[in-house]
Amino acid sequence: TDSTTPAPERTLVLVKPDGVRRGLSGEILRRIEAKGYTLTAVELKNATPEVLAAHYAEHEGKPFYAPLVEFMLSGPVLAVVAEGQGVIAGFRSLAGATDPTAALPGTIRGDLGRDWGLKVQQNLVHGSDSVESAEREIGLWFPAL
Ligand code: RTP
Ligand code: MG
Repeated sequence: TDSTTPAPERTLVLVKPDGVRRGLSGEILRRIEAKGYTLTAVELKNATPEVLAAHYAEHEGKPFYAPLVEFMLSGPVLAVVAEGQGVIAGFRSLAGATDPTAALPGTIRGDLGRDWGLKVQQNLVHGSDSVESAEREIGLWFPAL
């Protein structure tokens, strides 16, 4: 690659345990692909306390941290690396607002909702929020990438 062709942008997406449990993995992957992003890696995994501690380090000490980690350990997650121009912001736009009750129709969280009665944490997906976070998180979930 020369200076006019920047490295392709990558993001780490997780379909959280609620999304896997509700059978929404395929629908979420479909939306990523339909937008034109490339799926570089897709793997059903069981999170570990170690990976989650690193993944959510920025939230340690917040009131929702312990329940969030417990929720993320409640079942398998689908870990995804997606690639494409602007994919980091683009996937967060596809995902919608953090709270599914506030997320707009047309977004993953807005259209597919959550496990009603449960918490904001049951919001179906995670998406990296910056290039630095994306590379750090891809290294955690896919050490070989
Ligand atoms: P994510 O990291 O999962 O893509 O979501 P996000 O950037 O929109 O949200 P963030 O602020 O990074 O929070 C990470 C996850 O923590 C849970 N959360 N619960 N008030 C609450 O109960 C609360 N706030 C955040 C959500 O699962 C959120 O996705
Ligand atoms: Mg976040």
